[in-house]
Amino acid sequence: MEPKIDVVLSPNLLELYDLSGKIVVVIDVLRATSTMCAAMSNGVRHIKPVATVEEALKHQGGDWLVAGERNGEKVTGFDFGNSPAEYTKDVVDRKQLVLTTTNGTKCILASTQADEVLIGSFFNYSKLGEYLKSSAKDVILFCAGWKNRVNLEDSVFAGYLVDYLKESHTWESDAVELVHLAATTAMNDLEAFLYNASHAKRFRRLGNHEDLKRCCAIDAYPSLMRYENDLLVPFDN
Ligand code: 3SL
Repeated sequence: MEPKIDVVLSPNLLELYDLSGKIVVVIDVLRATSTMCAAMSNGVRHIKPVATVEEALKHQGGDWLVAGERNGEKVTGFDFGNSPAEYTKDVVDRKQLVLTTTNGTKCILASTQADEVLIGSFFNYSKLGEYLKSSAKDVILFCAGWKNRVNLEDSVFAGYLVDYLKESHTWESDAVELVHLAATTAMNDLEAFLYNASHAKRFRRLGNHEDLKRCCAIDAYPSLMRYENDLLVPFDN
């Protein structure tokens, strides 16, 4: 029997899904999971996702980098915000990263019932798609959205993965159809398709005109990582 694929369009819908025995891919294209892929590709040893600013700040000192955002902006006192551009090799190599973000890190912490929790973004698209295909297990694509609302960029990336797995996995719901339809349109010009996404507009209001383009770079940081013992750790397939 073929493995199945389904999509959770927003964190508020997660309770409707049984994660046990499945692979969950947490998706927060703008920008938490993109940042994680960039940081991991540039050499961080592991990433600790935490829910609150206070918890992140407890890690200050040693070789921990404290990072993240609230409402798209770097938190006062943190070493880094949440732009993938900040996580260059010269500053993150061999370091430990603790990260708290408005939506993405919370979704990782909410997925621990799953057999395996992975991180997805356009940055690791092909490598992740190949891993999911070869593992032949049921997959749930968990879109982080924005404060429990559905968003365009996470839905579109879920659709890209659905497309990658369309020969190997059976579609479980209309949500899968929906994201696949969005992705097949977006594939003509991904950045243009996402230009009017609400979070892309939020970035422009904050003066950030680069991260949308940056986060659309398919396979730019092809790192795989899974959540184990409170940490995102790299692995290769
Ligand atoms: O919500 C999140 O987890 C972040 O990715 C939001 S932001 O892109 O950094 O604003």
